[in-house]
Amino acid sequence: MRTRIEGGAVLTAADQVAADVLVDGETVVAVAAPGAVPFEADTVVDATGCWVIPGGVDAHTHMEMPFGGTYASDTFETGTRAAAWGGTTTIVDFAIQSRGSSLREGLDAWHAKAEGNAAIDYGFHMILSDVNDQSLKEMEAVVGEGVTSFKMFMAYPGVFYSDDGQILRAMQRAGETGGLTMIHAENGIAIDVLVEQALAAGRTDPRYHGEVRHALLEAEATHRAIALARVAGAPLYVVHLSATEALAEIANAREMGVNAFAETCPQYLFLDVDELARPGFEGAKFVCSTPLRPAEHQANLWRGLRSDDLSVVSTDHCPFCFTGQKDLGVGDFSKIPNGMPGVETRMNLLHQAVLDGHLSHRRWIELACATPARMFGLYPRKGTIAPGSDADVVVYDPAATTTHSAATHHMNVDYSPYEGRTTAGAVRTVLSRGRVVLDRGEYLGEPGHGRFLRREPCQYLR
Ligand code: DUC
Ligand code: ZN
Ligand code: ZN
Repeated sequence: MRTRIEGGAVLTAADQVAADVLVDGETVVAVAAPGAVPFEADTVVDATGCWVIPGGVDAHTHMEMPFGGTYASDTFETGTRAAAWGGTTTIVDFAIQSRGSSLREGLDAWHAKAEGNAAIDYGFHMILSDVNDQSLKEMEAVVGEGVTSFKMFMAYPGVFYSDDGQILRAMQRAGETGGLTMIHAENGIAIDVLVEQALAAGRTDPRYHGEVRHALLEAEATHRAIALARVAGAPLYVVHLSATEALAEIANAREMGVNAFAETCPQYLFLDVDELARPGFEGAKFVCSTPLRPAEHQANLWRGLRSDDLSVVSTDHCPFCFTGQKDLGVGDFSKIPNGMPGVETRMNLLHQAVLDGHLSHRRWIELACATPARMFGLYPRKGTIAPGSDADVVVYDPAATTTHSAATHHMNVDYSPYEGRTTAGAVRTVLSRGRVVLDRGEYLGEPGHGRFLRREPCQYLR
């Protein structure tokens, strides 16, 4: 099967050039001056007036994540289909080691969830919830299987939490095995004290979620994570950074030459803490951790994205339905399952950010495609359009618009955090490994097309 994508402007993190993209089978074979290379194609995709961009790489999703007595509402089948609708063709999801279980069991469980169900390609990170001699030993084999990053939580005592000693030991081991340590940086022990005090004082509404998860407790944990990584002599990637004070810690570490990286997510760029105070229980739709921050943090996050102190935008896609899931926390905000949907909306929101003057076109692709691919060992197979790359390509129409709504989105969740918002630009055609999976509003993909990606170690460290 040969495909020619013609008439568009190919936009990568490096270039912006009028060109045809020639695809043979699952692979890009040439990016050529328009019409310059005779290429008999079975399918011609017209990209006139459009950007031709690499498929999005979302390096932070939680399909079917167990949390607070329920599960994130997107499965690999529904979540990866929604990703394709939104122009994302690769996800890296978090396989979970539960307490008392091995890494092997956690990884096998995630393979079982994903295999045969994913519409686009996927990789895994491994969440360590039980750092002990056995799991530390297992890390090497896990890296050998292409799961080259490990997440630990400084938050959620009693659930996913690791203490500083466990984190240090795992960081040392990650350093030895070539793994990248990812940290959820919030001081969960201090947060739990504030939660208890808030509830005792009758402050039970969703908005108190934002108050108890103080920005300084994100900054303190970020500082501590950096110090532990320096002591371990290992690199660090801080997930879902949302606070100015935490960003300053990352900027300072990078200035000193520490291998510290960080991502933020669209919800911290486009939404603020006021959403948590919506009347009734509506604020629960916006409960995620780290929490949404006051609007004044946003300008600093945009600046961090331009200066590279923030190098990736991923989603932390972890949806819970408003009815039947978020309402577990009526009368006690601490029981609201933490997380928001986002895998379908990221590429469009970031395109809007280009038009709003926050980012350049190339930086859009760098943050959403190229850098996450490099950070997690997938480049240049993913994250760019070049001879030899997987033909994961999106034809993106900048003149169209997208209106975000639960009535029209494809994520398996009953609300949109951006309900009614219109952003400039729309995904028109999506190819995943050479196959057209979406074209002008028609879904052509299928569960099982997506394959597991064995990742290399982080490509910023060698
Ligand atoms: N934060 C969330 O909002 N959801 C899942 C886990 C996390 O760390
Ligand atoms: Zn987290
Ligand atoms: Zn997460």
